[in-house]
Amino acid sequence: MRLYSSSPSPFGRKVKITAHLTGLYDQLEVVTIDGNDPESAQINPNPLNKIPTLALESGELIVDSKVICEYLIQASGRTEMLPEDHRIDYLSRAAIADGITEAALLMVYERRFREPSQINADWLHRQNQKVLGGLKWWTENITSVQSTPTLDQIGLAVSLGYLDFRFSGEWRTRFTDLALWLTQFQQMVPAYQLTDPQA
Ligand SMILES: N[C@@H](CCC(=O)N[C@@H](CS)C(=O)NCC(=O)O)C(=O)O
Repeated sequence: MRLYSSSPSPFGRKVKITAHLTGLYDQLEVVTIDGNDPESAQINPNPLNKIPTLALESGELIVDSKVICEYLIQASGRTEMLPEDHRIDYLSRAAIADGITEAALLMVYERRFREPSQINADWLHRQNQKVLGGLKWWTENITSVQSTPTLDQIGLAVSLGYLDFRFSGEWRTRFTDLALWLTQFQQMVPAYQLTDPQA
């Protein structure tokens, strides 16, 4: 299987952690895509030129980190990572975690792709409110970390890691319970360190 991704990509990191936990990481050939390089569209088989994207040996393309993670979980039989009896609940929780990452990513893009004079402060504020709303929700709905985390927990760890990476961990002083939770996650899930974009 070929995984198109990049080291800083939080959604790519989510897939890589899931691949480690499902025992499928060794079957992945990781192809690095540089999102800032216009040539990347030539290499990336995803018509949206987004990462992560997974290409199977059969030629089938799997697009979007949620779908790729679910594929890896199904293919490995590690269904405890997305329990069937509460599947919708877990997917919903995972979507809130991903929503934090998406909002943070949009803030990064706003600063990356616009001239300083064009940066829209209202837009940044709006995205930041989503990040804060998501973090507040998770503080109230956190679940304890197991050595094999569920997909929503992987998504949360990745979103917090992305806030550490791109926003200097400013969230930590306000969301101390989540900071403690992330420390536990780091200790119990070695794949988190293995995929650290700053390592
Ligand atoms: N919902 C998608 C989001 C993927 C996404 O936005 N990836 C970013 C990198 S982390 C990307 O490809 N950005 C380039 C672009 O949007 O053009 C997923 O979960 O895979």
